[in-house]
Amino acid sequence: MAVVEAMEAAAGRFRGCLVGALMGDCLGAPFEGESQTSRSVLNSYFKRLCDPDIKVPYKQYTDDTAMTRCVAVSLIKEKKFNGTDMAKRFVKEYYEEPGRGYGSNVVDVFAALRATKFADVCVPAAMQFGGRGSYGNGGAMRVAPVALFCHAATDQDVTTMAKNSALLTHANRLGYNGAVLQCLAVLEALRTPPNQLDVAKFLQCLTEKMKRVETLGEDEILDKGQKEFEYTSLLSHVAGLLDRGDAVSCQQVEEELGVNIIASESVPTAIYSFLRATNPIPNIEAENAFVRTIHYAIGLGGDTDTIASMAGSIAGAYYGIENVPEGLQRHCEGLEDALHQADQLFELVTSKQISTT
Ligand code: F2R
Ligand code: MG
Ligand code: MG
Repeated sequence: MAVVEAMEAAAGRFRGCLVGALMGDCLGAPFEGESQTSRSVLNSYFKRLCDPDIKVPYKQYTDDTAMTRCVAVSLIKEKKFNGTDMAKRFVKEYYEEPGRGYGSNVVDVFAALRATKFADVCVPAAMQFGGRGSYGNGGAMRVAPVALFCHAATDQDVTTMAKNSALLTHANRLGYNGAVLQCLAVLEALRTPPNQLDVAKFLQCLTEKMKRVETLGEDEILDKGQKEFEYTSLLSHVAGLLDRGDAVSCQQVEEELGVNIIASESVPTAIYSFLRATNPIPNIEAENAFVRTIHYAIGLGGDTDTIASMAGSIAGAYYGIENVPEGLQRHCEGLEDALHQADQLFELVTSKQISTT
């Protein structure tokens, strides 16, 4: 019985992760690009969504979910990372539904991948921005299925797969290392036993891993002004802000971590949102810590769909689907697919029919 319960709990965390990513995107999208939203406005927003008597139209998902779905389906079908298959899925998805709010430059990568018939799937991304590659957060926003797929993998294998999945569109080291950090954060949340999250240890663990990830490789070049240990240093900012507790305003988070569409100004912010929301936050009415995470992330303004989606995937992996209110789930376009993909990934991982190397 204990084994069955443990399996159910683990499956619930896979579901929580993908539904958390979806919910952050769907509920955060209406606020993308706006400045901070007051907590009272968001209290009403969440209350209204949870009211069973109120019928509201589906909250549509955006590029974040469109690409996350491609990553999930590719890993499920291929049972390993296959860059060509994943790139083909991104391109097909984009040309079928181009209006999902994609980044303004990544669409050039899709066009080049199609024009070159996927000859070398990393080349178009490497040619972006005069050969420097994109440091947008598009690699990080879609990486959650990689963390689930690599549930039992070594740090080295997780890092390699997260990086390779990002490199299809994001060749700048801030772009792909942002995806690696987001992936490691989801995995750490997934592997932390319920009610045993130690915020300091969580950050310490990510910091140690990112120090290794960010040690400059022979093939890597820093852009002018870029620091070798950018994310390692940003994680120490996250720790500093958390130490200041409720004294930290949204404005200070925006100034010190950022709320923008570039990876280094959104991935640490998502991690901060998850960790900050483990405790009650003044004027946020939600008692449920998962809901509080999404509420807090959206309230920061800026790239709300993406920051809430990344924070939601970490929170969902930790709290599990049983702590994600159904009243909110029902509003998200693509809910059934997210649940199904989470179940398929769980089945693959537990049956060990996959390759993570
Ligand atoms: N694109 C958006 N939001 C804006 C419009 C949405 C609107 N609601 C609508 O419906 O139309 N959101 C989505 O984009 C972000 C992910 O972007 P991604 O995939 O990283 O794209 P891209 O184009 O590679 O990079 C984004 C921008 O970052 C700047 N940038 C990146 N690398 C750069 C470099 N090396 N040098 C200079 N700038 C660089 C550029 O401004 C890129 O356009 C998510 O928020 C997703 O939700
Ligand atoms: Mg989006
Ligand atoms: Mg966004």
